[in-house]
Amino acid sequence: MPKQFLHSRPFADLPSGVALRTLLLSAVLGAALVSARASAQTASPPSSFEGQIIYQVMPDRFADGNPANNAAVDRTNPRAWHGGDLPGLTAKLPYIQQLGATALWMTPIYRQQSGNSFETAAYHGYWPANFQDVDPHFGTLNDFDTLIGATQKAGMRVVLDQVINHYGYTADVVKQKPAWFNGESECAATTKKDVDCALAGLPDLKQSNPEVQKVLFDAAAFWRARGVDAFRYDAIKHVERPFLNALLARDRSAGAWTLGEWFDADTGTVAEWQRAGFDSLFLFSLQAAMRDAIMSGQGLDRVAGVLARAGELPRPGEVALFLDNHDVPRFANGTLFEDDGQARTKYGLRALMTLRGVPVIWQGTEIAMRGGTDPDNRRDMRFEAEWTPAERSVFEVTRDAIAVRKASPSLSRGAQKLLPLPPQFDSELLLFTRELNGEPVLAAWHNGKARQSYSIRLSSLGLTVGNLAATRSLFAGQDAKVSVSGGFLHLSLPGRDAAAFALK
Ligand SMILES: [Ca+2]
Ligand SMILES: [Ca+2]
Repeated sequence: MPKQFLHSRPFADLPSGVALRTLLLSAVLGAALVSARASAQTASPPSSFEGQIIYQVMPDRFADGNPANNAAVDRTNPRAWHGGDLPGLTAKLPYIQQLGATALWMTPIYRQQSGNSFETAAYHGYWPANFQDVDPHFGTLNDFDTLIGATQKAGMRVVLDQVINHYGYTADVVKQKPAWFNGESECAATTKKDVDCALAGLPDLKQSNPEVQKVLFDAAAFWRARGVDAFRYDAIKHVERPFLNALLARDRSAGAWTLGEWFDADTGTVAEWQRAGFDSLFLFSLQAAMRDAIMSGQGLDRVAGVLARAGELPRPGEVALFLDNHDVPRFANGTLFEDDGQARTKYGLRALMTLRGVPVIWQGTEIAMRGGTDPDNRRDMRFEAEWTPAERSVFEVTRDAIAVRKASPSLSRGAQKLLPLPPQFDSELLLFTRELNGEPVLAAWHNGKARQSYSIRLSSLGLTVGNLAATRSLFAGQDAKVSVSGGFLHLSLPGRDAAAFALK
């Protein structure tokens, strides 16, 4: 647990004895308290993204729909603007739909600081200058409205990235409104360094200032009114807690889904923030465990270790799950060899689609794009005409895995139960069930290099199912089979892949 978290929990304003007793009580009564809390909120039920598939786009690096707005574009420089924009994104919505995603997350599209800082342009959107306008590189507010109209026509939801911690380095407001920002003296005086000191030197907003609060509340209301369904709130570790609580209350009453980014969050951190009012956080601990197991050849037992904690989550179906994003090296980059990266990305994407939560796919992961740390992980998206046959086959596997998940209520929204394995298998095998409406699906991840068969006693797995003739995986073109007979589960699994089987 990050140290700062201890200073910002919801009970921080209570006497320590009360806080401790409350925490112990919630540890004992966990589920009961959560359900009481849920029923207390029936007046404005929490919004849900369970069953959704989110596709993440960084508009500057996605598709250029209007060359007329390409000021200072230099595609040879990974730190410069590359010309992608909202009209390009609108034109590519059919591509995202063809993949099967149901929701779109855009990194920030606000008006940015005009110049570069550290020889880097604000192409990424995280250096805002005006929270209620679209940057001219991305287009206009009209272009934004056109995009929203197109998503609504397509039945897709929109998640907008919101910066609430800072302005861009050279935003005009930094000089105009010094009282809005924490300076060196505030940073020196505070015990909450993560919150009140500048993140990467960015002008740090003082959210306790009522004018700052108004700017940020108004920004959320502005974009909600334009048809945004959900917000991804950036860098929440660095934002004042009372302000966050108030912001979340407003979003909740407006029906907006909220997704917080706490870099490196584990299950405990996600659970704490779900209790505090976020619908979802990114589960970074699972991303790291999947990367290490699937890409780097470490054991699946660490993935099982993360999944074993799912019971701590008040709303496990809402947690955001991902293989990579714009802040970490590309998933496929975990191996030197391109074909290996493609094969293991297929494995990773199939595995992702078996898990309980909300899968998030970063643009290009569906073709196993490569790239190291920022900005190499933000190479320009390439579309069908530019793909190699191998990239096309990664796309086809991704599209199929998403379709299989969407067609299965159990995979989309079912309860998840981790099955205990004999110790000799727990590094190379991971088994869990997903179940809704009495229709169990078995997920089987296999980390061994080569095809392997397993026969495991049902009673040792805690699994109660009837006999089952040999049944193929739900994923197309995958040579994986399960059968049940004589009190045993029999599995035949290809090397380094994840399968899903309907158990009835
Ligand atoms: Ca453009
Ligand atoms: Ca801050």
